[in-house]
Amino acid sequence: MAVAISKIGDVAVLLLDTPPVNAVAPAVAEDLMRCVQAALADPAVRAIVLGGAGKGFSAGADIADFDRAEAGGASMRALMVALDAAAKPVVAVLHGFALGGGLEIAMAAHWRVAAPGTQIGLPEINLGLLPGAGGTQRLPRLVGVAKALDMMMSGAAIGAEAAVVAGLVDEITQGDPIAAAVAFAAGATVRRARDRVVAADGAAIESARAAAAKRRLRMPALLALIDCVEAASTLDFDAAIAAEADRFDTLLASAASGGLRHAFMAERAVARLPGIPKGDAMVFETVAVIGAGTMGSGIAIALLDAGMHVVLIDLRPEPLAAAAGKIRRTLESQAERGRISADLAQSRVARLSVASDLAAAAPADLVIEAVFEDLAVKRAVFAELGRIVRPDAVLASNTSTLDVDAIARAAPGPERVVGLHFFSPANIMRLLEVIRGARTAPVVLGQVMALARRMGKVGVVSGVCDGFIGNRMFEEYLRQAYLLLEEGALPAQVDDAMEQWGFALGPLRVMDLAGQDIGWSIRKRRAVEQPERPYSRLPDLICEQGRFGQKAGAGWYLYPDGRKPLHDAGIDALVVAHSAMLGLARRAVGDAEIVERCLLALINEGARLLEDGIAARPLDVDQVWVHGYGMAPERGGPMFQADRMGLAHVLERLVSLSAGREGWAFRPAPLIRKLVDEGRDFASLNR
Ligand code: T1G
Repeated sequence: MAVAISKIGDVAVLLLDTPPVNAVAPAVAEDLMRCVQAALADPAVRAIVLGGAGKGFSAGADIADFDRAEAGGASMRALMVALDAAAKPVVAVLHGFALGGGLEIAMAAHWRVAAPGTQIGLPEINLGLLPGAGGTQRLPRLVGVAKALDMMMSGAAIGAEAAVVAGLVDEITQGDPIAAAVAFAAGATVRRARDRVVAADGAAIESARAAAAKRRLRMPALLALIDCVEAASTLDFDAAIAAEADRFDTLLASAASGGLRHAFMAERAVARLPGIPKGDAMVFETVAVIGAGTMGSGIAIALLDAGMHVVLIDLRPEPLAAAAGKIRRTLESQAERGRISADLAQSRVARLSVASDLAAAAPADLVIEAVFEDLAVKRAVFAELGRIVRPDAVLASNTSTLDVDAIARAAPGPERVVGLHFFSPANIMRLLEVIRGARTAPVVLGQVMALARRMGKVGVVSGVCDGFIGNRMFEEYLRQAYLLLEEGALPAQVDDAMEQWGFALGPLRVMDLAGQDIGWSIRKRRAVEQPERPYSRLPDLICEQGRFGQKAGAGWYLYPDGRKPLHDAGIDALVVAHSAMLGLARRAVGDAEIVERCLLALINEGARLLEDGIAARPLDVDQVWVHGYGMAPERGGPMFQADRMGLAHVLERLVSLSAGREGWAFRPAPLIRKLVDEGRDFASLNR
């Protein structure tokens, strides 16, 4: 049974019990409805207390269910009708979390009491949905239009104490929450949220619509939500509920919600890889970071934020002192902006120590080297560390492209060596590519994957290859961007097309931000290692002018203020002249072609990564692109997009493009042809 039933005196106590988060699948909603109806029919029952077993009240409807045929909200809505019909007092007692449909159930109860610190909210917008079980009608009746809009449009949870102030929760429980709720029920009456009148708030509605207009991919769900909230003060309750249900079902079928739900489940699935045991991140209490550059400093902040002690080591006193100052200022500014308390900021600063001697790494449980991206330098550091640290200390390299196995061979115990590829800024970007060396022990992988979660990052396991998962795909994406410039597109058009489609930044603006010199050195190395895969010369031309991007004040764009990219007609002229030098007649290139060529480049290389065993599943590739390269989660990721496009169509387009200019870059990965022949899609490889 999904509901644990008991009685305390004349109060029926019903506890949702579907671990781990009391998600409410249709069958669970039906079970709960039957239990409520039985309690209402029982003459010995005077009141009902609704609660949740385990770590929280409920995380809402079962997200995994939405892609199954019988999904939709019918059973949840029937439960709401049953609660609305209750002629006996129903008291919901919340603890841990009450989110989505879980909060909607609680709002259909007559009273709500909550344990201190309970997180309460309607996060459906983060799934491209709106609350589909009465939330858009009951929340405004309880907290008013403006507060309801704020909660549902942000999807952010509020604490129990704030919920009392807002009028959503009636009392904070003291001691055992169930006992407190039963005591509360003694004086409870029937008081339905649906019977309240909502004061119209046209100003809040209009400003919400203006805010929604700026959130392109999320706009349909936001506008539908706002319409429902507006209806709370213009339509009668049942008519508004019917309208909410229609809009919910439409959003449920939308591409954006499909992408967001895939991203939600994939973000959790990446941590579950066959053969890798669940690790304990608490084994890492002291972490030494070698190298006080941009990456080392960012990694140190991320570790301090996650509660660890950090020893930042750099043999050069000036960069070390500068880094320590930057770390301190960053933590203090988080307190000044109210993101953390001043005490917490100070405690984090206190857990940082600096040293200019590798010997300071001796007590470390984990060492992360973030020194210059040169194999010989990294190998020398590992060799030295091998003589200093404990034999059970984990050694990690933050290399972004170098061979982790070659680095591992420099230190004793390659089974404890792993790559931890942080993305800059390391204290902001959520992606962490966890590079599995040939000899890396599964227990070490489990531990560093748990470390990723402890740091609030999304750890994705990658094998060893040039560029791992993300950068190897990014190089093919860049290759197409450059070729499109040669054929007729201009830089701003390429970037705008990809940003309109759903990237935070277009590929050329990304390289201006990351540093064109980094791309240049990769192309020079690859010219030697992969001469059969030449790039356009265009990016080299701007590098030869010293235009290394934002840090140099100019790249593909100009940066007079050091931040905002400005169009540079001189670069357009350079692009046009280069086409002429190549003897290419420039042609009109549409945005759709730009998006297609760039996406197909990602999909094809992603398939090759799966064939090579570098990426374990398509969902791992998807998460790399959502959390490391700014692809909107509404798009789900490149492999999710390929399934949306249809693999037969993807194959047909790859075959067609491979017959064109520089077509070798689109030669279809055999895995795609295999899946098409078998009538399967990438999702079938995620199971
Ligand atoms: N449905 C199904 N599974 C869920 C789930 C859900 N709603 N929430 C969590 N899980 C799984 C998750 O995949 C993971 O599985 C495990 O639980 C632990 O999750 C009708 C339509 C509650 C704050 O959006 O925010 O209600 O990996 O790792 O860090 O209007 O989970 O162990 O196999 O995140 O302690 C709206 C989403 C649904 C809440 C707990 N609700 N969940 O965080 O654990 S739509 C949400 C969370 C809806 C109604 C609408 C968090 C959490 P596995 P976790 P956590």
